[in-house]
Amino acid sequence: MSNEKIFADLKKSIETWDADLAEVATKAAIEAGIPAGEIVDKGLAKGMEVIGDRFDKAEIYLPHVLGASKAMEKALEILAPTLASGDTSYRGTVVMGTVLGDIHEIGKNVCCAMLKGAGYRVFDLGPDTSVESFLEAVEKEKADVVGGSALMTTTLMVQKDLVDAVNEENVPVKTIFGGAPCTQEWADEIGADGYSENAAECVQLVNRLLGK
Ligand code: B12
Repeated sequence: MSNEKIFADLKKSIETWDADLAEVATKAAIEAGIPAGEIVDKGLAKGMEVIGDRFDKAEIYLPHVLGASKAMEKALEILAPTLASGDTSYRGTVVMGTVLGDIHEIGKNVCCAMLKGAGYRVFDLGPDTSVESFLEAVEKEKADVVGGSALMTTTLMVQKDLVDAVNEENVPVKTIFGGAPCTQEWADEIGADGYSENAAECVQLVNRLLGK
């Protein structure tokens, strides 16, 4: 099977909330030697973009988005060992979570898996994480970097709350942010240390911030 066909199937599996196709296409992609980051960015995430657009236009509804998420989760479950099987020499500790009030976690999970693959110790606090929980985990795990994902315009502000709390308490940790509505401009505006558009760049960003 050609890589084009595999990418098309990966995209289609999410677009049509077809978990079985997601499983078959992800296995085919791994077998074809396609890097895990590309399987996500050039295949699965493209399907999720279509879902987002169609949901926006009210062509589909929440149960469909949920179905697409389930197909995505199936694919990520199969991909997890591949995503996490990179350079495993220890590079640093990262605390990650999705900010308070926000339950979206697919993108954050991909970032966590790729950071693990790059040799980072990653503590994933899950979705709907309060600023206090982020700070507690940073202190407990002596984290070098803390990352907050936000997928809604309404929860972006919590990223600022996290930067403010880190500054107020003088916590020696780098702050990084991402998620669809987050931008480099926003990260600069709130005084964050970094932003990345996708998971592969998230690894490069953390490497850069820690001088690795
Ligand atoms: C899937 C999805 C869901 C799923 C989530 C399942 C799950 N387990 O995560 C479900 C169905 C549960 C859901 C629920 C809701 N959703 Co929704 N959802 C989406 C959708 C379609 C895709 C998100 C996704 O998974 N993308 C795929 C991943 C791979 O991409 P990503 O998240 O962007 O992550 C990448 C980068 O951003 C970056 N990144 C991500 N996080 C981080 C963190 C750091 C530190 C860094 C450096 C990088 C980084 O790297 C990732 C990997 O490459 C988006 C549409 C969109 N445009 O995003 C809407 C969307 C985010 N949802 C939306 C809404 C409104 C909701 C609901 C409120 C709906 C409702 N009426 O109940 C609820 C949310 C309730 C809540 N309190 O959170 C809106 C938000 C609008 C807004 N206000 O801004 C969107 C934009 C849809 C829309 N067009 O209206 N949703």
